[in-house]
Amino acid sequence: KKYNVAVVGANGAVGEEVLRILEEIDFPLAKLVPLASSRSAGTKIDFNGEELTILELTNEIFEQEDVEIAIFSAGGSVSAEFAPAAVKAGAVVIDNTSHFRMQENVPLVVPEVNPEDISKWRETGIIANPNCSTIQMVQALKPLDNAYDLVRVDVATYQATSGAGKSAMKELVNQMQAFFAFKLDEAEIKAFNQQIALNVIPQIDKFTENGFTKEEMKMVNETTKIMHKEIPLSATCVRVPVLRGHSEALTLTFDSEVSANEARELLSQAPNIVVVDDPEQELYPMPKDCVESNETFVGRIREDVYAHNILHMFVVADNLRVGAATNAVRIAQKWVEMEG
Ligand code: 11C
Repeated sequence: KKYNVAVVGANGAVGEEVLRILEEIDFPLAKLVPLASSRSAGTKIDFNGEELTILELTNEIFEQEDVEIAIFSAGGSVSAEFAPAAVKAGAVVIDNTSHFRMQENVPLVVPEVNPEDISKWRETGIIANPNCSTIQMVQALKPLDNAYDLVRVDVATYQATSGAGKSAMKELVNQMQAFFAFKLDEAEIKAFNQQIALNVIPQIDKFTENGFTKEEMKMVNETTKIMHKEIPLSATCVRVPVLRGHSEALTLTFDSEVSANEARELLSQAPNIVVVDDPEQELYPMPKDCVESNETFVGRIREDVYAHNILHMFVVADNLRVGAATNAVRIAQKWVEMEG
């Protein structure tokens, strides 16, 4: 069987990657339906060498186009407004936004970690895609938790501007151009609340009452839901002047003694993980090397200097792919395999 797939936010940073991945893989696609707001409707896009026109997102469009799988990545409020119409039209919704993630009856899925949760989709018709910084982290956590029983995670992130969309990427480029024209102080600051060029910003999203930001609390709450286990976790999420690719420094505490060599071996056999870890050759993962890759790269794996049950490592992935589009398409593939 082949499926009619709608991509909501087809010309956004994540939507465009969803289209590229659907072109690259062997997906049972009958028809692609690119959707966006009235502002972008009518825009021509290229898909598999064919010219397609972006259609306007309305409540009726899902039924009109006989959509069976709808991938939403146009922001939380768009999902809140239009996902119910897609479900009503009989589609399974795979939602990239934070809107439904923590709703109890909505499965939150990373196919390499908790694919079994997909079967819960019937309760609401919706499967949520986690936050980008959570996805790449849990892919690395899972094989180590299986082996050593993870009891605590401390993470600091270095997140690319594309996490905040195309306009945020442009803001970094504009500020860099302004810097070289000796006009950085005149450059627009809009996508972020501080200058991002030549800076790092230890704030992603708004602050919550406990002093952590929403982005940091997403890492706490989503990890518990995906891993089916309350793992004490502290996160410090930082925006860095990188266009694409989130990096994370992880400190992992286990219930038992750990060995860096064994962890390296376990990770290199884990699904979707590539170990790049050779200090002698000065090899480690970096965002510039992960762009347009569907894999998560892990390196700098080392034992703690003081405690035998603590490991440190560095995890890098393309946030638009692994952290969003690839995960969404893989959920769709798994859904087809399990439920379609
Ligand atoms: C960022 N992680 O890097 C955010 C973007 O909950 O889907 C994704 C927000 C989300 O800015």
